Amino acid sequence: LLPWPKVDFAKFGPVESMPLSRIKKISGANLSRNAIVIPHVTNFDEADITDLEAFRIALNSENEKSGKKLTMLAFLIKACVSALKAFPEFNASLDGENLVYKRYFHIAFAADTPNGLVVPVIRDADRKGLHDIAAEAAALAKKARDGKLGPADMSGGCFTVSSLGGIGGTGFTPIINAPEVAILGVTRAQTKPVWDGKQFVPRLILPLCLSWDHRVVDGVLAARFLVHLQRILGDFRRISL
Ligand code: CAO
Repeated sequence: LLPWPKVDFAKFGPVESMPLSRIKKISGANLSRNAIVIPHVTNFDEADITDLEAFRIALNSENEKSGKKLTMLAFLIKACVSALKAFPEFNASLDGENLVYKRYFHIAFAADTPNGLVVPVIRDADRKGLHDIAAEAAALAKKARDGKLGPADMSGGCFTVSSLGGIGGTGFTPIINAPEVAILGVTRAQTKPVWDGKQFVPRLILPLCLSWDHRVVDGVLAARFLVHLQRILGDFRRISL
């Protein structure tokens, strides 16, 4: 690689130099390695979450008094577990010339903090209910913002979900969290006109972006993985099939 350009920016205008946070130094080094070493490809798809969002809102109003809140992230994590079970190559890691298949389902999620991005892990997400996953994600996100996550909170992940849904965007190409094989990026759901065969109807559409390691999986498998997610998110009863 060429050396980083050395420029005296002060020659061009006023500047201020600030040290990078500890988190940014660590995550920056990891992200650079992952971006360079892994042959990334990103597939895009959309899921119709009209019914799922209505279900989530209904459950949240039922539980208003207890304060138990279901987040879209919890549904996404459960849907990803289902897709990882259906496509085990995504629940694996490269180890030299071997592919290590994991028989556990620890799902990481990107959490934004004032000092940078961290990726806490929800262990055994296959064995936890939606309320437990939502509560654990909220507790881990708070711990992250308070700068209190320890290495144990951030290790052992199989697959990562990066949700920008609370903020915006129509799509992005997330960098894989090595040694995982893939990462799901999610942006903001929007109501769009969808043709039902007779007329356009308003449906809530969630953009999905799956970055994957081309050394391990291919475009066909990635497209199938996204179709699986799309089906589960489109009709969450399918999770029990
Ligand atoms: N579409 C539309 N709205 C969405 C949505 C989606 N996909 N996902 C969440 N929302 C809405 C929710 O309905 C909620 O609104 P209300 O408060 O009115 O109910 C609001 O956004 C916040 O949602 P939430 O409390 O469920 O939080 P979240 O799941 O959006 O985010 C967390 C949690 C930890 C993922 C988030 O705080 C975060 O850190 N996101 C950034 C991740 C990141 O940095 N990714 C980039 C990595 S690459 O640099």
